[in-house]
Amino acid sequence: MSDGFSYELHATDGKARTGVIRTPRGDIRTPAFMPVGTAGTVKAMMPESVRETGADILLGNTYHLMLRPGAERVARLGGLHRFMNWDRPILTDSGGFQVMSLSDLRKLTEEGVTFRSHVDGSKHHLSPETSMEIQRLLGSDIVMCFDECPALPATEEQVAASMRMSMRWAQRSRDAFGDRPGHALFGIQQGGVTPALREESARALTEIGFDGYAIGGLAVGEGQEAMFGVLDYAPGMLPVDKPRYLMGVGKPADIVGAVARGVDMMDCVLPSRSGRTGQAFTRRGVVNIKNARHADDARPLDEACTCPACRSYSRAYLHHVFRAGEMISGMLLTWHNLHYFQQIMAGMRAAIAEGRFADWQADFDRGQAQGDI
Ligand code: PRF
Ligand code: ZN
Repeated sequence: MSDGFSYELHATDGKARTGVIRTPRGDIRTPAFMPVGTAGTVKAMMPESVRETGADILLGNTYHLMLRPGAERVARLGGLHRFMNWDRPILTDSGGFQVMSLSDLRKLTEEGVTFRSHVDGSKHHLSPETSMEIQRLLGSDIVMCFDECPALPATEEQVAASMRMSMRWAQRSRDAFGDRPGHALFGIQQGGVTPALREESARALTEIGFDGYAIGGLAVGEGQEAMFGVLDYAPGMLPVDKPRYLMGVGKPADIVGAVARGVDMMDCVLPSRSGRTGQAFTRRGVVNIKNARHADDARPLDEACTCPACRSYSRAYLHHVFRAGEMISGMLLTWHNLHYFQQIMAGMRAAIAEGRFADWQADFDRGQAQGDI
């Protein structure tokens, strides 16, 4: 559909898949984890360091960038890649999800959504058409349809009505996106936790035709069991020959469980945000570096990790700089967390390719259950 953009499925193991998405800005090895660079930066990281952790693609946000510094300005300055000094692929979310979670005074209609900026209170509008235009101005490689993710709790009727509007918006997004060689447009499945609504949404999107398909409306407070319940069937409703992207997920165990169920791409603020609040993800679960037990501990966070935080610093130092509010604390823990998430992805890709994913997953589960040393 979009020349210069393609997906190759290399191997499957159970429902887990490994492959590559080819784009003019470089390959994306799948399963892929996308660090979040909301406002034109993965907070506390230089772009070359993000690349060193193993990331092939970053996520950017329509909502934040349209408000500050403005999409027109980014376009005048050469586009988002040049502006933030990241020349590899960028996927942009379409804005609706962030409007509902961050902005003030929203008015949602069939046409789109009007809202006030959480930055300065100014009034703005987003619709399928304006979202496609903003993502074009940013220079996004993978553009997301404009959708609505219904707020919970919601009745099945509300979820159905919202999903059907998102499907009409998907058609408008497709029409407004047009034909842009080398750039991809992904549809977003909605439908809550109801199989029939997920199926209706998958059919509507497949009929329109997209370069990839996202699973939206999950990780919004339903819990891991309910999310896995949907992931037991939702990926199988989407075309096998296109990438499947689970939006806004998640913790390491969520990511592994999603890949086991057929998901190819994910994004989450967790590794970067937790890095700034003193939480480290490791092979043996979560470590809170602020805990007093680390104050005299000369060992690294994880002796098997090759990231800069683990290679060159003790737990005692990481504890100290966190307690002292030093900037290097967020830098080192973010680096470690992003490195660990990318190690999980690389481990899963290799295991799927070699047909030993179940063993890899059992090993992962054992490590997480063990707890910090
Ligand atoms: N839609 C969009 N972005 C999203 C979501 C969604 O449903 C989610 C849900 N986890 C995260 N980000 N457009
Ligand atoms: Zn590390």
